[in-house]
Amino acid sequence: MSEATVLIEQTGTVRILRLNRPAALNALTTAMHGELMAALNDAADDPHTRCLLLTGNGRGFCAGQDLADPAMTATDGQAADVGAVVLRFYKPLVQRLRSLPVPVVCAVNGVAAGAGANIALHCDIVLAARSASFIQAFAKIGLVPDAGGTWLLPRLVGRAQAIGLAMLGDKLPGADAERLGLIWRCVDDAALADEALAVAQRLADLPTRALVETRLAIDASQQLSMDDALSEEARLQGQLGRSHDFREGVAAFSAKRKPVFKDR
Ligand code: T3D
Repeated sequence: MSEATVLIEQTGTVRILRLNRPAALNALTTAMHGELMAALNDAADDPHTRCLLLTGNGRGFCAGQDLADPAMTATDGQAADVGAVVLRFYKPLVQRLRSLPVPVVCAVNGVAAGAGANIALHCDIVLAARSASFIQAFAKIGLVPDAGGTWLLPRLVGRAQAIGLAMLGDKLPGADAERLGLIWRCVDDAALADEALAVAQRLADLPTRALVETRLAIDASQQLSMDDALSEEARLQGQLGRSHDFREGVAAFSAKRKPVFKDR
């Protein structure tokens, strides 16, 4: 039997997904797309999981689409249908990641290239090892940034940096990614696993619904006027204010004790 391309671990209420094709820097094959989507759906459906941590096995995080995968290979003199690959795999993958009912931490342990970079950048909190790097590798093979890169990059770093990163495709070290505001933190290689797990555990102990609504509201705000964003915040507070976790948070504050959140 072939080895799993996504390793799944559970540490308390944190679900860890580890991309596992280290010899190819965890480049995504058709089989791996299937396993990753199944693992994300399973984490979403598991009521015990309160945070997802995504990382890679070996010296890479993910080198994007596996360029040797049959889905990418031209047949009978016909060009491969790259658009179909994007629609079949990357669009649903990014939609699934951004709609997960739990917060998502990414620990970028090595190079993140092409779609691998953008998958990492869609996560809620991204930590990178100092030796890790981000490469918008698309232009080098005659493509535009996909996996949401054209949408995500200007929102994270502004148009000037987005275009520079996408057109030149330079290797951006983890520390520069933090400086540009592309990611949350760059940490020493030896500290990455522990720091990412600590962040994931903190998030897992917080009110999950409030965190997920925060992600969705911040994303949606980019299409809203300030008036509409203020109204949307009122609507969300109306909902969350009726939750167990709100009552628990206030009660714990008053009693000077640690809250125990349980909504999902
Ligand atoms: O259908 C579609 O394409 C649509 C979707 C597109 C999304 C995309 O992600 S497009 C972009 C695809 N990714 C790339 O273009 C990146 C290609 N890889 C690289 O440029 C380099 O490997 C890296 C800069 C990421 C790392 O360089 P380096 O020198 O550290 O490692 P390496 O020696 O190049 O790679 C190590 C092994 O991984 C090597 O295999 P080998 O020779 O030891 O047997 C290499 O072939 C393999 N590998 C790396 N990236 C890929 C890959 N194999 C298949 N696909 C890859 N993307």
